[in-house]
Amino acid sequence: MTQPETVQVPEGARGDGRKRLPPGQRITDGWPILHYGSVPRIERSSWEFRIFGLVEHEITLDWSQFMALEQAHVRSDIHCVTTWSKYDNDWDGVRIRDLLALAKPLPEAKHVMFHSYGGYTTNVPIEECVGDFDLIAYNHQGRALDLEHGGPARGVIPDLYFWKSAKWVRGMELIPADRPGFWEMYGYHMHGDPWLEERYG
Ligand SMILES: Nc1nc2c(c(=O)[nH]1)N[C@H]1C(S)=C(S)[C@@H](COP(=O)(O)O)O[C@H]1N2
Ligand SMILES: [Mo]
Repeated sequence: MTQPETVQVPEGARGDGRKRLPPGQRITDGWPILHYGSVPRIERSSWEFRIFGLVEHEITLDWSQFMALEQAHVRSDIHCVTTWSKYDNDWDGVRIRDLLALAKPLPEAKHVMFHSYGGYTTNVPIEECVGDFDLIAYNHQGRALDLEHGGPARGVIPDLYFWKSAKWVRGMELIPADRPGFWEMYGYHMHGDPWLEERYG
């Protein structure tokens, strides 16, 4: 049996010579747990993922439909706005672009609002969540994501600060113009590029 290919973010992936560690960050060995509010407890058997808003087809996937999609294996780095970074995270998931392709965003759709169980939201421009490394992920280092880290499934968008990677994700809403999500309403940056230190708005 052939092993699935893992794609890894290379240093200077954008050819801009940037360092792997963004400015103002330091490496951590552990994996801090950070979120607002309590941990929603959703079973895979009752989990649903909805893509809605400015799309040709609104769709709702259950766990088995989600797992039947093409699987992606990605190694990427985490950069949290609170200054910790964590290298070499192995994620298994489904690419966000493959999920969007099922729903077919309309031309007017410009941003994605991620929605989580528990009410969390975060906003990302479409073009920044359709790369090879951008996932809805369910495994970390080969193991099912702990509930505390967002299980059953979370967003993983490694080129933006980690608050843009919604834990307990339950859907993506396609919207015509940028709109703040949860932390963005409390002053976090609308975009959140770690290499530009877009921490607060
Ligand atoms: N649903 C949800 N997702 C969330 C958050 C949250 O409060 N709720 N916090 C974000 C922030 S600020 C960070 S730093 C990361 C932390 O993920 P971790 O606990 O797995 O390290 O989750 C992000 N995703
Ligand atoms: Mo954060």
